[in-house]
Amino acid sequence: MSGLTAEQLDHYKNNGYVSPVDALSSLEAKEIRDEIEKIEKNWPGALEGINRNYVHLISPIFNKVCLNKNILDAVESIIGKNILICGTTLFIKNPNEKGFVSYHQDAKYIGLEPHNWVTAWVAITDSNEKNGCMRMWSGSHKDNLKEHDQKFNEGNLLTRGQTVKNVPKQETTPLILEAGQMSLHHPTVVHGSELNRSNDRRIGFVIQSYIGTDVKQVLGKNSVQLARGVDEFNYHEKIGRPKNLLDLKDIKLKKQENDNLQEIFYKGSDKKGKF
Ligand SMILES: O=C(O)CCC(=O)C(=O)O
Repeated sequence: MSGLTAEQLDHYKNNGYVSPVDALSSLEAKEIRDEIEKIEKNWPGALEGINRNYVHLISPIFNKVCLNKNILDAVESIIGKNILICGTTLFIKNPNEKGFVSYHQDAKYIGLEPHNWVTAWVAITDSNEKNGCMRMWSGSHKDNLKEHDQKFNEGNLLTRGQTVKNVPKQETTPLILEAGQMSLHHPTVVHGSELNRSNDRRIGFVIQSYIGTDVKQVLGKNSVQLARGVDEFNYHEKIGRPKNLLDLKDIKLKKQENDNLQEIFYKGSDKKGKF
């Protein structure tokens, strides 16, 4: 196993993220972009809104990314050798759209305890300040969970528009990635992203998250795939891998996982206020 260097791991522990880390070749990243654009062309709506979740359940190409050795080696350095894939999503910002991501902590609403998990943000296109790359509030993961407003605001790519107040935006660090590179971030680091002001799409395929086998879902239920090692805890139902693109039984499974996820996201939500 190669994994993160001691320096990269130190950076992760001190700042709550590490970036850039080499994951895919630029050719592999292009293959994934082509897969996205093929699905969008042939099955309109199949990758809109919440349908961007769990694409690894309906596409063998995406499933293969979740099992990529470079990614898993780096993830293993952080959460240990027994690794489950809990979910994935696509964060796509098209040019001329108003998409942004408010500053938030993933652990606030996802129900995964303890925090032995990590999110891998894999750049399918280059990601930079012009096209609205992710930005991290370094060190904010050390302060545990913060109060979030839920804003449900237009253009916000987050379900509840969950927003941490008073983030010092000028002090946040942009995570500049070339297509094929990734960043890894901690469950409690505060992060967000601005608009895409470029002429091309900005696409991230996000494994959210890789969880240790000791992690429970305390707000609902998730099904998982075993990525590496053994599951000595068996807290979650195991699901299979897709063999073909958009097989009907896989579409059904994806919908079921999405329904479970929406229940988790909206738990305790009255569609307004703080949480
Ligand atoms: O893609 C983005 O801009 C934000 C992604 C994000 O919030 C996440 O991966 O947790």
